[in-house]
Amino acid sequence: MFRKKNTRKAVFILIIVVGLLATQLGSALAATNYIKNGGAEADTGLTDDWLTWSLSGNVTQYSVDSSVSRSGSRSFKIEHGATTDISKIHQWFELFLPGGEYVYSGWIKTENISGGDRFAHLDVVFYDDDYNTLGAANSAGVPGTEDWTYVTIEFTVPRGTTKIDIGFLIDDSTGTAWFDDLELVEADEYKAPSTGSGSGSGSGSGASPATGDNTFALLFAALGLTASIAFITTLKRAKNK
Ligand SMILES: [Ca+2]
Repeated sequence: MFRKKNTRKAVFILIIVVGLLATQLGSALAATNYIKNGGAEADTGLTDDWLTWSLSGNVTQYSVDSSVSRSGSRSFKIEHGATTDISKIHQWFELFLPGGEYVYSGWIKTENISGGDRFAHLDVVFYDDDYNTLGAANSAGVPGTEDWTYVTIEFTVPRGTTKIDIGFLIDDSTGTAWFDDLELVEADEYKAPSTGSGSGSGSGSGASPATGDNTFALLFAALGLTASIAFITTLKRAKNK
């Protein structure tokens, strides 16, 4: 009698633990993309979600291009005419804790990017409350004329950071570049795209690099829910006995 009760108790606890773990795992697998409108698909592209900035306001044109895209139907386009300037599209973030680890990624397509040695790339700049620069990081630069190329920046938020500027740019080079599917996720949620071929598996909003991740997340969440329901049912049955 007592042994039976104890066994039942152990099974209940086991089911709870498995249920909780499965639910946690399910939510962990669905990475949150902190970038707003990373796929350029929303109409607020260069008015609300992203800002434009040029070092000296030189011959630069920024646009949302509805004839070129890696996924969905649009991408961001920068046409840059001076090798001594920077033309950048960017977003500000204020929610990240120092010490946090993140991965910023995106796709870049280029046409005649030349001059300088920085080309088209992604960047991250860290500031304190008074806008003093605390550090910066760049992705690899894409030169010349290249089809969609995947680039990343892995970074740890430096101590004292209260603002982070996240952007993509043409830096000291002339030419044209398109940017699409920008993502900013926590490092432990990051997954590289399964293929580099630009098959368009990412959603238009840039929510997830691969649809397979969501399937797994749903599976684990369902497993967690099933385990929880099984536990409650068993508990009710045990009470009624
Ligand atoms: Ca797009």
